[in-house]
Amino acid sequence: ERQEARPYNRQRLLVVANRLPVSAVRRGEDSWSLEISAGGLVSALLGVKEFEARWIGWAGVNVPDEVGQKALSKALAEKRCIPVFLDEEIVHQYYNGYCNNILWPLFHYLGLPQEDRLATTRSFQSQFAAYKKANQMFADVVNEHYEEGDVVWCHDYHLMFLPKCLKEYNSKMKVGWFLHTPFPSSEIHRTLPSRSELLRSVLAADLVGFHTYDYARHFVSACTRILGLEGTPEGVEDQGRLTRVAAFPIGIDSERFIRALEVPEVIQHMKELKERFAGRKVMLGVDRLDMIKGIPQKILAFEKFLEENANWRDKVVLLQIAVPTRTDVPEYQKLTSQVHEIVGRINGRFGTLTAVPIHHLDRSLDFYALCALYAVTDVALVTSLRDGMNLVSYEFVACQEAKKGVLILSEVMIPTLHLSAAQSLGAGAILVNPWNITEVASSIEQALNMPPEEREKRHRHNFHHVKTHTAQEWAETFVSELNDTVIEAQLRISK
Ligand code: ADQ
Repeated sequence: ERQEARPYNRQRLLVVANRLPVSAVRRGEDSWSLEISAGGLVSALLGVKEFEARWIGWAGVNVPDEVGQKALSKALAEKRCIPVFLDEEIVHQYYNGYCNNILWPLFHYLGLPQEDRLATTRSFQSQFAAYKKANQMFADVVNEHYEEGDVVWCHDYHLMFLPKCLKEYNSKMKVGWFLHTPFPSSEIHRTLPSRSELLRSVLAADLVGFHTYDYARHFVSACTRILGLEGTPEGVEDQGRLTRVAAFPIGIDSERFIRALEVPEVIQHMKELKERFAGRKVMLGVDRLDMIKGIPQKILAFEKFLEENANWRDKVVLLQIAVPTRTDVPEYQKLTSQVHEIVGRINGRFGTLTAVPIHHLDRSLDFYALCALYAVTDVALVTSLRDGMNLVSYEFVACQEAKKGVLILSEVMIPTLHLSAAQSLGAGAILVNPWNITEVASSIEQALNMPPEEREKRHRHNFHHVKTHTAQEWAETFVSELNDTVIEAQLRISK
């Protein structure tokens, strides 16, 4: 509703991401119901006042018939969304294959899929071909809807080929690309068979953004080492044309979380949770059920803590909320069973007739339930093995003004530990190496025993950081910097 209230003559921003921010359910031959799924990106752009955003992306459903496609496009138009229709084969090869089975693990330092290495190598070419084809389909839709003066913002590893496709259509188009995952060390990137083509495609953009300075540096190193181009403090230069490369750390719409805590439904949820876990400290994990989130390692660390601290066994509970994701990929199915097995074993070992130490839920929570949970938590455990940024840590802090709980945070999001901790959540959190289960276990003990003055001090730092590094500011900074890149500098587009 905030968007409706704004003046009309704002610059148009075409946001291109693999998925549209809506879930679409088919109700009949030509009828669809839609629900906006408010992720970080949606809230970020809703908060930006200068732009009128349009979304371009895949709706997450296969719509083979023209009647259905027309009806869906019409319904989506009301939400300012424009669909890209991908058939099942493309989705399988591009999305499940190249994006999720190759780029995702590689960018998070998990290497190429272990069990399937040879099969992956064999299917690599066809998956990369599908990836390029899908990116071209996105480009076709962008090009069809582009108007002069629009800014095009491409998102994430799914669309690394898009900037090049767009510039081939129109070299004057202002194109930015932002990566939500880490960009790995150039030593990792160079193992990718399509390494050069991907780098060159991304370099076709005017502005390339990452969450941290280190990811930006890795990208520039990959361009210098693999492509032999020149890295400058501004970005990467190729025969007189500069692609600006910079860090734009994302944040959250903190006010949305703070306001939610005053909603009666949230207050009611909080009351119920407090009653349910009275007399016990609440520890919380909220993650997509993905190997990068380090859920098994986190739970094993909690087990170690219980092992070593018998006095805490009936005084603490770990709530692990893990929303299933990419459920048709075998490695994710295996992870689910692994987590269930570990949780079952620990609950069998330390549970009593009336209470278990771990509540594990395989599902998504609605926004109000999530806020209530964040607010009643004493210690949050965000222990990703690798993560682009991680918004859960921000959301937890935003909901902790009353409680001033402790954040245990994986140090992988704080790349240059001794330098950047003060400009991140690093200074307020207890930083841990998520692979070191003994260290995580002792940080749990430290967090549970932390004196109130120290909790207050750490929370003050974190809360200030979350309030001043918002999603809106992130989006505004990126787009205004993109606007500033000089179009005339785009002399050559490498083909
Ligand atoms: P994600 O890997 O999805 O994002 P994260 O940044 O933690 O990771 O964001 C997850 C979002 O999903 C949060 O807003 C959280 O509230 C929500 N969520 C997670 N589990 C949930 C559950 N069980 N129920 C309800 N909501 C749940 C990618 C990158 C990150 C990067 C973001 C943004 O992997 O590193 O920070 O994009 O750039």
